[in-house]
Amino acid sequence: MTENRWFTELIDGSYGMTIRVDREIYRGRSDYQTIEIFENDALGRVMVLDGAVMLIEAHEFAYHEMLVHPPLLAHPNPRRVLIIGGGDGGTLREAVKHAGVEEAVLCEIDEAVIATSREFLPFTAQGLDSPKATLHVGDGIAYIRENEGAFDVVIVDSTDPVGFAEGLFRTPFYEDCKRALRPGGVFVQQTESPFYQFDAWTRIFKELNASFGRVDAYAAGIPMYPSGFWTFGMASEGLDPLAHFDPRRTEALGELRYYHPELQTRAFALPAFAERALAK
Ligand code: AG3
Repeated sequence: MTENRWFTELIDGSYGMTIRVDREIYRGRSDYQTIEIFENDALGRVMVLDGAVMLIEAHEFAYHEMLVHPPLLAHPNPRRVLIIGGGDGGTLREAVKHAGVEEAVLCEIDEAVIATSREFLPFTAQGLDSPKATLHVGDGIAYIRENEGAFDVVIVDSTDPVGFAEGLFRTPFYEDCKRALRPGGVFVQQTESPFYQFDAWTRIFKELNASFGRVDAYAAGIPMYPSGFWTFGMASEGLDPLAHFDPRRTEALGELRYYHPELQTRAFALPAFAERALAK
C-alpha cells in the first residue's frame, strides 16, 4: 500500500486547508512561481501556485461565475473585456458566454500557467480557445497603461496581493484601470477574504474608494479558498449594479451553477464587521 500524500495550504502560517493528493499530475517552476497540479478522487484536479490553491475542479465554477457575471450584467452593453491574470481560462470561459462581448483580451504574466492549464485543465482552458479570446503574455500593470479608453470591463483575476501581484491592488494601478475604461465602464477584482489579513483587505477597499467614484463589495461562498468566504470589489464612476440589470441577459448565458439574478443584489450584503470596515 502506498502512503497518502496530503497537500496543505497554510493560512496565516498557523493552520490550513488540506487535500489528499491521489495523483500527482505536474510539478514545475516557471520564471514567476512554482506550479503544481494534482488530482483528488472527490474534487478532481487542483492547481496550486506558490503554495496557494488557485482552483479546484469541483468548485471553480463558484469563483469564475461570481467574478464575471455581476460586473458584466451591471454594465448595459459590455463589448470589450480585459482580464488580467486568469491564465487558467476559467474567467474567459464565463466572459465569452455574454453574447454582446465581441472580444475578451487575456493579459497573463506567466506563459507557463497558460501552457499547463491547456495541457491539464481542459475544463477551464476551453475558454482560451474561444474565437472571441485574444491572448497576451505580459505584465498587466504595463499593459493597462498602453490601452487608454479601450475596455468596457476590466477584470483582475489574480493571485494574492503578495510578490509580483501586489501592484494589482494599489492606487497607481487603479488609476491606470480607470483610464483604460471606456465611459460607463466597470472594474472588478478578486479581493480576498475579510476573515484573514483583515488589515490588507480593508486597505484594498480604501485604495479602490480613493480612485473610483463608486465601489461595491460583494461576496460568495468559495470553498477552495481560505475561509471559504470570498469577496470581490466592483468599481466604476457611478454604475449601480442593478441600474441596467436585465434578467433576460442572465437567461441567455445558459445554465449557471452559482450565479442567479437575485445575487445581483443579495451578494452585496457582507458580514457586519466587514461592512463596518468599509464604512470607515
Ligand atoms: N484566483 C486566485 C484567488 C486567490 C486565492 N488565494 C489563495 N488560495 N490563498 C486566481 C485563479 C482562478 N482563475
